[in-house]
Amino acid sequence: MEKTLVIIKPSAIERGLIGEVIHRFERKGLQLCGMKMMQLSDEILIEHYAHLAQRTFFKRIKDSMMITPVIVCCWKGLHSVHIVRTMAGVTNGREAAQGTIRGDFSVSVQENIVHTSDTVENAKIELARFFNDNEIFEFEQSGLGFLYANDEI
Ligand code: IDP
Ligand code: MG
Repeated sequence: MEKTLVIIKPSAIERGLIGEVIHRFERKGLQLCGMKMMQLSDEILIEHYAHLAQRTFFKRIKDSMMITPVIVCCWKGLHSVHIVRTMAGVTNGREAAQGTIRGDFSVSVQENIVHTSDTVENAKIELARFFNDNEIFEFEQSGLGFLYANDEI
């Protein structure tokens, strides 16, 4: 099964949306297999947002990610990368569909509540960036038979 990274950003922490975000993924049927609060550093953000390094707002987004600690989560499930990304909605909260996390809770491009991995390959790289091996828990939910049919897993 796939694993993917979610970062609950300072925009969610400050607005009391931690439980709301976790609740949505949990109710969907994804399995939480790692979670911790951490203060991000300039170094880790330079790596994490390397694809935006040339953009004029690069420093601003790094700064906004360090205003409070964040919560990093690892969610597991069949096609969890795609599911989580779809549930987050598009980057711009003003354009994100209603019913998505960004569509429901954000009116901003930058202050958009969550980070979600965009591909399976990047999810692996990002999980290794934010978690040590012993912080990801490999256990099987007993209710798996109520989440998936036998031939799906
Ligand atoms: P994503 O989070 O939807 O994958 P990316 O393009 O990877 O979007 O950008 C990472 C983060 O950088 C976004 O979530 C957002 O917080 C911020 N960001 C992206 N584009 C802009 C912009 O044009 N202005 C301000 N912030 C931006
Ligand atoms: Mg991205």
